[in-house]
Amino acid sequence: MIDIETAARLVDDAAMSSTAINQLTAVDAFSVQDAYRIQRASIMRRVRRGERRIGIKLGFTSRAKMVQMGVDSLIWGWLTNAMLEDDGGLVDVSQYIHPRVEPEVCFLTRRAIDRPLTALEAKDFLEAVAPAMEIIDSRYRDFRFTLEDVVADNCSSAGLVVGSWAKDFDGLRNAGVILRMDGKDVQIGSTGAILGHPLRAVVEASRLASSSETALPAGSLIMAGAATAAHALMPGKHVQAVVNGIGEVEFSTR
Ligand code: OOG
Ligand code: MG
Repeated sequence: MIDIETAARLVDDAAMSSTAINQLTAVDAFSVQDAYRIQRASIMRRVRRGERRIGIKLGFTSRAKMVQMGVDSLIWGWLTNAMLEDDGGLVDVSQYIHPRVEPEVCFLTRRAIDRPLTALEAKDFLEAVAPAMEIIDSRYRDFRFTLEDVVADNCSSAGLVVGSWAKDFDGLRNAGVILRMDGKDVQIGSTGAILGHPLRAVVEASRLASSSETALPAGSLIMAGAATAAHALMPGKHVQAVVNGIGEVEFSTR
């Protein structure tokens, strides 16, 4: 039987020391439910160090991501203030193990979400939407994992960059998404790839959070999940994501 606290310490130490570890499931199989217990225990370690939870992220909401990683279940993890990087800022990639970047959209909630929402209600609970990028960094060797491993590892969450907020959710249905590296398009997709419509990510986030008795306060971020596959992130790059009609967001690496 896996020990929740021991496993949480393993993924947390790996993140803090930028050192890859073996998959937890290689030693002992465990349930998805236990994986979420490990995730929560690892986040509590961050909270005890002074980090603040600022929202949640969904993973594997697009087929491109499921195919790239070989996992086909919707997952969710926590975002903290320590993960937030500035739009237009400089990100030091030496804090990561083998980082990747992916284009996303990020929602800001206007009301507390403490129950599963319907698709019709979702917009009423939102303040704004922004183009965003997520930096993911699996703590597992070779960026390979099972569903249970990636959930235990807080869904590879490592960093996020959020662009300017917009109030218009109508343009989100099928907006073109481009990830650019040094001016070259490296991933192209559509927001329609995110569960058919990114607002469905809010519905799923409300369902997943409620099923684990977690309420999201007003002012929380919800990252909807990448519209395209993720791209390897190296030092000395300029990275930009464009979501047509919504805006763009960028950062550089060192
Ligand atoms: C897991 C995280 C998936 C997304 O946007 O689909 C994710 C991973 O790919 O390592 O963040
Ligand atoms: Mg993501």
